[in-house]
Amino acid sequence: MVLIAAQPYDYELPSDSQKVALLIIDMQRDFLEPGGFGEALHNEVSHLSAIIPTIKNLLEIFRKLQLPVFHTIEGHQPDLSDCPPSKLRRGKSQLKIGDTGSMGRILVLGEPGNAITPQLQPIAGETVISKPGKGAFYNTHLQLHLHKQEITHLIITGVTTEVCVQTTMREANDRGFECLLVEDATASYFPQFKQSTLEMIRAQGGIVGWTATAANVIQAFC
Ligand code: TIU
Repeated sequence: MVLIAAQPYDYELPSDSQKVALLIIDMQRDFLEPGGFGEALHNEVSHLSAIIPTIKNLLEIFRKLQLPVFHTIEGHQPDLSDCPPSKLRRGKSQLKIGDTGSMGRILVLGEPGNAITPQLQPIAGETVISKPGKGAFYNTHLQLHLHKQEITHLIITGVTTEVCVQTTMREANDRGFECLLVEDATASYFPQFKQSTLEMIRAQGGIVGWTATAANVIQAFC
């Protein structure tokens, strides 16, 4: 039995490691760099990039072991037909979804700013899920892919902890996936929100799932 030292207690990996996927949520320039959606919402974006090397380490291990990897991208069709008016209106920012900023149209699929950050670019064989919402299961084929590959366990990373990461982890938990959030491979514009999210996820005996450090996850796989 392989265990990851985690909170609130050890996380047990399935005996068939192909049932474990690495899920990398929204590591896009739109959230990590000036000129994108994150900055348009008045956030200080610079410190999110600190988690890139940690996610890269996990990604390299999954690649080396040929385990499944999923990337998500938050973005909308160029005609914004998949963006609810409520999301468009939200934020009262000068640059709205679909407006042109320094990295192209804000939060629009295919624009330079909407791309995954260069260090974490997907490679052949990895699944990329474009999503219109905060949760990666809403209006996507993620569940279909996971079921088809018989994946039961998700090692979750990405940004932002309390928005797309937490929403996705809750959606996954309700669908029966055993979820572990990697503490130092997720980040928020608000450090206190990240901390609260980690605590609420693992409270009540792991009501949403587990959290663990990347070092502990890596140790279990190596
Ligand atoms: N604004 C914010 O914190 N996050 C998002 O809008 N999307 C994601 O978390 N990916």
